Amino acid sequence: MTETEIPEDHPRYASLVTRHRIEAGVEKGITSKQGLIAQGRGEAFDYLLGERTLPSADAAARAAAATLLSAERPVLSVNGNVAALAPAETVDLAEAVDADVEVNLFNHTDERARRIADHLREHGADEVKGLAGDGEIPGLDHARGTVDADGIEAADVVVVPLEDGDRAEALDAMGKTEIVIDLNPGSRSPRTADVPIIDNLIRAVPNVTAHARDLADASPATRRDAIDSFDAAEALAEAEAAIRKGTFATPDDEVPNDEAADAEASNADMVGDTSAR
Ligand code: PTJ
Repeated sequence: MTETEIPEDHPRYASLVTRHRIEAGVEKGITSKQGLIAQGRGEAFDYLLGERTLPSADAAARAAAATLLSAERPVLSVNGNVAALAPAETVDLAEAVDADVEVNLFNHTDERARRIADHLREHGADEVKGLAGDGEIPGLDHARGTVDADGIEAADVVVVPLEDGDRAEALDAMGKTEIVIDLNPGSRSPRTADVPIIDNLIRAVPNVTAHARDLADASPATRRDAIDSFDAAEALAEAEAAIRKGTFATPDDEVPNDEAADAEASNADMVGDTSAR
C-alpha cells in the first residue's frame, strides 16, 4: 500500500502515513536504517501521549517561534528522519522565520547529505547548507561534530529535531540557544534544550510555523512574553504526566496540574533516569 492508498478515515491514518514516509526515505537513500528504529521509538511515545499536541507543547512551539523570529542567525538542522517526514514543512518554517537549513547527520555520509540536500531543494529550498563541512562542534568526534562554519557553527539559535544527546549537550556548551523537538521527555536532548517541544515532528514543525506567522508583526514585548511565559521544566513534567497516564489518554483529555507536579517530584522509572541516554 502506498501513502496515497491509505484510507483517510483509517483511525491511525497519520501514523501509517508517517511510517510510509520513513520507509520511502530509506528506499530513496535519505534516511538511515537506524532512522526506522528511531521512528518506532518515537511512535511508542506518541501513542502514549495520545497522538496529540499537549497545551505545553503548543506553548513551547510559540516560544520557539518567538525565539526564532528574535534570532540573528537561526539554523534548522535536518537529519534523515526530518528530511523524510517533513521536507516541505521544514522549508516553510525556514521561510517564515528567515532561517538557514543545514543537513546535519548523526550517521554521516557525503552521499546521504547530498541526497537530503537535493530532496529539500525538490521541496522548495533555495539554499541548503551542510555540504561544506568546514566547521565543527567542539568535543565530538569528527563525523558527528562536522558542521558548516557559516551555518550551525555561527548560529545563535538552532532547531535540532530528533537530536542525539551528546550533540545537544555539545551545542549547549557552545552557547547556542537550542530548540529540540522530541517525543521522549526523558531524553537528554529535550532536557538540555532551552525550548523542548515534546511533540511529533510532523505536528510540531507546522505548528511553530503557524505561531511564527501569527507573531510576525507582533511587538517585541509580545514576543518576549511568549518566551518568558514558557517554562521548560513544567512542559517536560506535563509530558511525562501524560505518558504516565498512557494509553488511556484521549485527544480530549486534560492533564491535571497535580499529576504534572507529582511527575516532576518523583521524576522516576518510566522516563526517569536520563543519565545514559
Ligand atoms: O539521519 P541521521 O544519521 O542524523 O540519524 C537520525 C536518527 C534519528 C536515526 C539519530 O539521530 C538517532 O539514532 O536518534 P535516536 O537516538 O534514536 O533518538 C531519536 C529520538 O527522536 C527519540 O527520543 C525518539 O523518541 C524521537 N523521535 C522519533 N521519531 C520522532 C521523534 N520525535 C519527534 N517526532 C518524531 N516523528
